[in-house]
Formats: sequence, C-alpha cells, structure tokens
Amino acid sequence: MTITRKDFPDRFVFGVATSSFQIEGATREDGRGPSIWDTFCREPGRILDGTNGDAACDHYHRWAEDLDLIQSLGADAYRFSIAWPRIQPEGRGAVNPRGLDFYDRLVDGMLERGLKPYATLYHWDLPQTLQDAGGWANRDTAHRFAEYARLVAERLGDRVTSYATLNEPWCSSILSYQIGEHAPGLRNRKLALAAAHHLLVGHGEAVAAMRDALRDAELGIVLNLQPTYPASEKPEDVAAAHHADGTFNRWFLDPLFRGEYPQDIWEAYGADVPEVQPGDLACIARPLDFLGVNYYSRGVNSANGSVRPPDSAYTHMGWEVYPQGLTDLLVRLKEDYAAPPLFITENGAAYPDELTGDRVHDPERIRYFESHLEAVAQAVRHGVDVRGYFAWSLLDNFEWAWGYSRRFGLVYVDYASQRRVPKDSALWYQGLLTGQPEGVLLPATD
Ligand code: PNW
Repeated sequence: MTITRKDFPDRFVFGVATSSFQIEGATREDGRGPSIWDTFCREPGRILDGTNGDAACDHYHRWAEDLDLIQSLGADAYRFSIAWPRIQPEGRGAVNPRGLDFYDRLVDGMLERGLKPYATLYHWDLPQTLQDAGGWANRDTAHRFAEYARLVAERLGDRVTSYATLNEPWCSSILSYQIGEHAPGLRNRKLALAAAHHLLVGHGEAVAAMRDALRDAELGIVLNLQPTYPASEKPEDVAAAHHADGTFNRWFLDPLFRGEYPQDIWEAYGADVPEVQPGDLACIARPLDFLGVNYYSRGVNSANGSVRPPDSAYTHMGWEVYPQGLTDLLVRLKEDYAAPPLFITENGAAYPDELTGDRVHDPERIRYFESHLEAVAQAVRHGVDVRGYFAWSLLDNFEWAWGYSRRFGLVYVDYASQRRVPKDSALWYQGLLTGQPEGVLLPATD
C-alpha cells in the first residue's frame, strides 16, 4: 500500500528542513561573527573528513534557487534556522542589519513561493564570544538568547508566525559538553547538566519575550527523542532502558511539560545536578503551541549497554531503521505528557548516494520516508494531534562531526560545482505532495 496525502488530516503541513550552519557557508560575509562550530571545525580531529562550514552548500548565495527547488517539490512549508552570529556577531548588543536582511529576503522569498516559514532560532551556531564566557554553562547565555529571540521576532514577526526556540537541547548540552562530539567538545557531566538547564531557562525566557513582542505567533521547541526498549524482559534490562529514557528523553520532557526534573535521574546524577533557581521550572514549563519532534531511530538497552538488533536494517549513520518507534513515541507524548500539537520537525536517513549520469537512485531512502510517514499516519489514527512533517533534509549538507561524508538530502549536492541534483527520493516526495506520482522535478518558473 502506498501512502498518499489522504492518509493525513486536511491541513497537515508537508515540508523540508535545513539548518543555517549546515547549508549557508559565507561564514565571514556581511558582518557575521564566528560561531562555536567555526572554532570546533578548526581543531584537529574533531570533524571526520577535516572539513568545515566555510562553503557548505553556498545557500547564502543560492537561496533563491534552493527555494525554487522546495516550491517545485510541492511543499507547503520550509523549516530553516537563523544564525545567531549573523544577527548579533558577538551574541549581545545591537543587531547587525545585513544579517537580519538576509533572513528578511529569505522569508519574503518563501512567501512569494507560497511556502510557510517555520523558523528555528538556535540550531547550534552559538556566537564564539558567548562561548568564551562559558557558553551555555554560563547562566547569562540564557538571558542573551531571550534578547536575541526578541530581536528576531520584532523584525520577522509580521511574516513569520511559527518559531521554535531550540533545536535538540540534548545535543547542545550532553553531546557537546559531556560526550564531546559536538562543539565545544568538552567532557564534563556537571557542565553538561548546567548547560542543559540554562538552555531550558533560555527557552522559557525566549518564549516570554516573544509572547510579549508578537500577538499571534506559534511558539515551541524541538527535541530529539528516541524511544528506548529493553533488550529482554529481564528486570535489569528493563531498568537500563528506563534509565536511558530518563537521560535522553525525560530529562527534557519532564521539566517542559510537568515542571519538574525526573526524580530517578536527578538522584543518579548526584553532585552533578544543576543549580535550579526559584522560578526556573515555572519559566521552563510555560505553555507552548507546539512540540517539534526529531525522530531518526530507537535505542535498545541491556544492563551491559546499548544493543544493536542483528536482523534490523541500518543507515549510513549506523542508526537502526525502526518506524514503529515513531508511532510509539507519538502515542506516548499524547498519553504521558498531554503534549501540545506535534510536528515531526525532522525525519530522514543518510545513505552513501552516488551520482550516475544525472540521477541518484536511493530506494532505501524512499522506503525510509514511506515507512515513517506510515508510522505518523498510524499515530494520527490513534488520535494523536500531529500537524505536520518535515523531511530532513532538503540538501546534502555539513553533517556536523561527520563533515560532508554523510548525505541526508532529497537533493544531491556536488560540492565541487555546487550543482543540485534531485534524487529519486525527491521525485517520490514530489509525487506524494502533488498527487502526481510521475511528476518531473524542474525548478519552478512563474
Ligand atoms: C540532528 N545523536 O542531529 C540535527 O538536528 C540535524 O542538524 C542533523 O543533521 C540530523 O539530526 C542528522 O544527524 C543529531 O547523536 C545529531 O543522537 C546527533 C544525534 C541526534 C541528532
């Protein structure tokens, strides 16, 4: 059975997603300040292929062509992120007008093409100056973030009605300050938990600032959530899965939607727990208009660590393909958290694509999208309020610590020429979105 738009509610939004550092390039142009990812990329051994974001997909100059591509896919919407160091090169103080002008043009370009903008304010490119003062481990960064959010809302608020504050605070705290795989590359759990707390406080303060500046905007946050399953029914495996769920999912979901940190994990963290000031949890738990869910895979845990089921399929990231996990996750968000309306803000897969002639054959990616969209439709049939789906990603791009060695795009990027080649999965997505299965993907003309 093939999936169609009829499997989703009438106003369900289909789109594609990207992030600023991963596609823009032009890192020194028009007054942009350095970000922690510019710094991190220059440290030997941090990025698998030794690359950086200086050029990326050159989207900063090719944005109009890229918006044409999104339009020709038949998308309703585009999820993009705003680079804080373009708006405030040092993370504080007056705005850099040329930085805001870029997003102004981009948003106008979306509206001209009938695309609804979904903005994300922070997708990891923190101004380096703020890192020099401690980054997210310093509580002041939360206040700086709220100021930046207000500046963006004041300039774009007449045209952008949907804002996510943070993308994946687990990545910008635990993965960045404890595991050390993302910028700033530290290995210190206490700092990581301070960073996670300040990210959440910054989120809450940004929501307050934007509610004050905008009347009708929809405000939310994007979490990377990974349902965890025990490797067996043995109590020690069940406990391991519950613990993994606690550090990865509940540590963020509980403060946001219940106004408290999960007790079991709080105790397990011992002296590393963050300093919570009076009012913090009420600030973090401010009501939201939506929750964005980034879903890629599940976790399977035993008492001895994480487990890779041997009969499953895996992507080029080594992530298990497990669409049922997305249905389970969405149902749980409704039942356990009474979550606000949900968007799938990212879902997709990396495969080692190759350009053959003018085509890229990526049947596994098509299967991945199809099975996960079916999983979303199933959650909707269960009564979960899911409002939209954004494929990750429009373009192959800078995949963080993996550099350009992992390709998530619907559209192939030849980094030598910056040529864009829609993959078979792009043609498939276009067929789903337009209802014309044999659609031919051409840049839109008017
Ligand atoms: C997300 N992990 O990153 C990001 O939002 C995207 O920018 C990124 O390109 C995409 O997923 C694919 O990786 C993640 O280690 C990075 O669990 C790492 C993890 C999760 C999400």
